[in-house]
Amino acid sequence: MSLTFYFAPYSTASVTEAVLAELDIECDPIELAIGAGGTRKPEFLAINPNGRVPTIVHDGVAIWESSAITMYLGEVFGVEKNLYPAPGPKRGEAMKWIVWANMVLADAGSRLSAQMDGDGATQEESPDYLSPELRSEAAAKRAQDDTMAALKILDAALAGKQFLLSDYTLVDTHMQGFVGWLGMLGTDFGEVPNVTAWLGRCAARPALTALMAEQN
Ligand SMILES: N[C@@H](CCC(=O)N[C@@H](CS)C(=O)NCC(=O)O)C(=O)O
Repeated sequence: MSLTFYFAPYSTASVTEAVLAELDIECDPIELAIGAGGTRKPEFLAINPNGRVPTIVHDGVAIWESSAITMYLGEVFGVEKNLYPAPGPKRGEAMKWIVWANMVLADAGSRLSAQMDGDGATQEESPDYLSPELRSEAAAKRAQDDTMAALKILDAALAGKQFLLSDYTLVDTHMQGFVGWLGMLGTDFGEVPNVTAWLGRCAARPALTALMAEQN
């Protein structure tokens, strides 16, 4: 078995890094420097023409999009480790939340992040860069409102539950990566107490604690 993991620190690849840590899978990590054009090199674009991380190559097959990667790794390695549901309605529920994390929650977060002053990245360095003249108070407010609306959906889903599918699964691993990022963007979790408590339970997972200790 060969598994190569293309990543960049402090990027969406952190979600996949957490999934790999939970699954305790050996992989060959390859770090790419986003600002320095690492994701634009022809050899990487041949693997992922979108020029984005995370990307994995499993036994010669390239898989990109963090949601697809989590679902794929869950299906292949997670079922026997009780970290991903077997095929059936529970599997559907897992897929629903993983896709929602990217399409709704992270979409709102990305729009919010694009409205903020970046880290000095230029248009050439990041396709997500929004030049100041394209930013507006209205767009920032909309992104903030959409982020909070999504967090409230998550909060309601977590009411009376320890984890999204009751027992801890890779759905939580995936989701906490994006919610943690929203926290780093300065999102106030005051109105979503179930999310705050769940984040704490996720952070107490040994694999995630070890990963965080490694990164700090
Ligand atoms: N929808 C993609 C988003 C991945 C993405 O946007 N990755 C960014 C880092 S957070 C990236 O690789 N950017 C490379 C670049 O800007 O050159 C996913 O979920 O995997």
